[in-house]
Amino acid sequence: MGGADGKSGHRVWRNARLATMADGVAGLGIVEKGAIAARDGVIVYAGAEADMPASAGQGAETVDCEGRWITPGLIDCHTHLVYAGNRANEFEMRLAGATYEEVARAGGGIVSSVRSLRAASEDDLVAQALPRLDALMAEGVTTVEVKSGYGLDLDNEKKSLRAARRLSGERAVTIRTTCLAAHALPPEAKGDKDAFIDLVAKQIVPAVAADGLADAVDGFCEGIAFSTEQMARVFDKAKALGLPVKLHADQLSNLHGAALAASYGALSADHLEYTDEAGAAAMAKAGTVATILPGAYYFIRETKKPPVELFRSHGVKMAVATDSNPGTSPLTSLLLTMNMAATLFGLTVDECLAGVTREAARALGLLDKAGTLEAGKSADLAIWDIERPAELVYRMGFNPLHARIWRGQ
Ligand code: DI6
Ligand code: FE
Repeated sequence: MGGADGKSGHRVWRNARLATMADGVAGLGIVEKGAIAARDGVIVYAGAEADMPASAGQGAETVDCEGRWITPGLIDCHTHLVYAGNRANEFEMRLAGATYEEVARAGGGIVSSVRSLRAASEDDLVAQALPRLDALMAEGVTTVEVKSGYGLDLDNEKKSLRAARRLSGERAVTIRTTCLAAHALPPEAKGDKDAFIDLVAKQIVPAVAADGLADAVDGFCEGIAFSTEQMARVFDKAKALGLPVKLHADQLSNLHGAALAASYGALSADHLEYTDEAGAAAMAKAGTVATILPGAYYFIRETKKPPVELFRSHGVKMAVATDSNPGTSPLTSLLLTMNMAATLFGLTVDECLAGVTREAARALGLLDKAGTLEAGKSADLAIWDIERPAELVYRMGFNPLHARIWRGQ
């Protein structure tokens, strides 16, 4: 690809079928016989090839897509990609019948990932995250959100977020970072959740914000983690610093986390298996996206499904993401995640594809720059060897990606 011919900043993909995913149009925004033109990494035209203005294509390097489908580059809007080691041993213990408590007593759970991450260098964290990032990118992913949350003290949270930021220097991908210091109680907090929340709100979040290391602030609102009142203290600080918030809400029980997130105008509330109608209504009113995470539901053998019908009836937008993490969702395939969202939760093909493109962009506050094939957006494309878009959701463990384009390259 390179710029040897001097034209690489200006390209046209023609003879393609487009799923533009444009907001407000019906279904996938399909354009048969479509073309996309991009200049300097930005889409200048996306639509019918016959209607493309001559100026959009003049002098461009042209790619014949031979009738292939083009979607926006996929967006994984909820991952914990930066971690050290893995927890396959806990998986084996659970298969042998151990309960979560037994695993935790044997030194497992989130704190085992905290120990591993604290012992790892920043370089090591980058090196260990890259194969997972590569797996996502191999399926057409062009934007990935990465959370901290296994550091749980200032230095280690910063180390995680720096490692996450470095991933975008190592690969042609957009990385968005989220500070999830309020993920779990570290051992040195000795059971004092309020004191730890003080540390998060007064020290960690402000320091991370001052260093420009986080694009958003997240938390785990759950009986085994933090209460709505504790999360509110973290969110108050995030808001005061101008950082948007998101929340792991109502995953294992209904603490009304979705409603709390909505009351702070959160970009998204995530998991949501136990969210009730009032929570869905509050999210709709606030424009908070519901991020559906079927990988965690599957892996921990949850049986309560997120209230997809309530999200639909209230007009809550739904994103779909891997939740890639070592404990509850060791998943690095967004294609398989779509299949799970459809098969386990009944999302339609259109909802799944919107969930990993337009709505995932919305959940990251990036909808003005990514998530659809429209003029003015980043030229992030996935080109597929498929006959119909449903194939992207229907298959399990097969990758029909033909090419992945990030910022026009
Ligand atoms: N919800 C989850 O499912 C993960 N974190 C969270 O807030 C669990 C992360 C882990 O077990 O390592
Ligand atoms: Fe998560």
